[in-house]
Amino acid sequence: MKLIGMLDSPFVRRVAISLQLRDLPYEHCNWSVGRDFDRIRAFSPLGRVPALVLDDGEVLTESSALLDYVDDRLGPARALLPPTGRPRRDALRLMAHAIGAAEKGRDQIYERAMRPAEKQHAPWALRLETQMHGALAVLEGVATQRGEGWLLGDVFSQADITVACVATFLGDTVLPDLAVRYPQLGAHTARCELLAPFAATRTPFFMPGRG
Ligand SMILES: N[C@@H](CCC(=O)N[C@@H](CS)C(=O)NCC(=O)O)C(=O)O
Repeated sequence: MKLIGMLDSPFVRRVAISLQLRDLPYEHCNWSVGRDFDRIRAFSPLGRVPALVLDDGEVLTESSALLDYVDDRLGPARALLPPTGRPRRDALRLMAHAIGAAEKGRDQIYERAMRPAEKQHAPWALRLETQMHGALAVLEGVATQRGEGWLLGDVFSQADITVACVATFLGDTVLPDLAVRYPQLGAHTARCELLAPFAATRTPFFMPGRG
């Protein structure tokens, strides 16, 4: 398998961590959505990452579809998302908030990086920030309830991976004081970042449009 995309993206990184955590081998194509746009579009017509190229040449795009493939391949006993019921719904709810916050953070970065200053629209930027903080407040509430545990309780899950990847991404980019504003989310993220697949995929943020 080939995983396309840089690891400073939380969407790419959550897939890389999932593959490593479950010992699924893959080749990493460290391609930038700026510099390697044409190369990426040959696999991902939207020009987006991550994309996962399977051994038979089939290409998957959209990180949730990649994670679904990984879990399907692992089977229910080793899957990272709980198979049914309340735990599955809770995980999906947390992941939806985390991914939503990441998208709002990503859009703030693109607004600043891709538009000339005179074309940036302050009310839009404020809306993005407000939406991002709305989702982060939900994650902080759950992390507070869980204390030292994982987000679903005793079992480490895709919710932990996704939430931590997003918090690290936002802390590295639009919200450097994330751990001060959301201390329990920060503490949960710090615990995740100590795990080997997190350490192996920790990458400084590469600003789009800068080469
Ligand atoms: N919903 C998508 C979001 C992926 C995404 O936004 N990727 C960014 C990199 S962080 C990207 O490819 N941006 C280039 C673009 O959309 O033009 C997923 O989960 O895979």
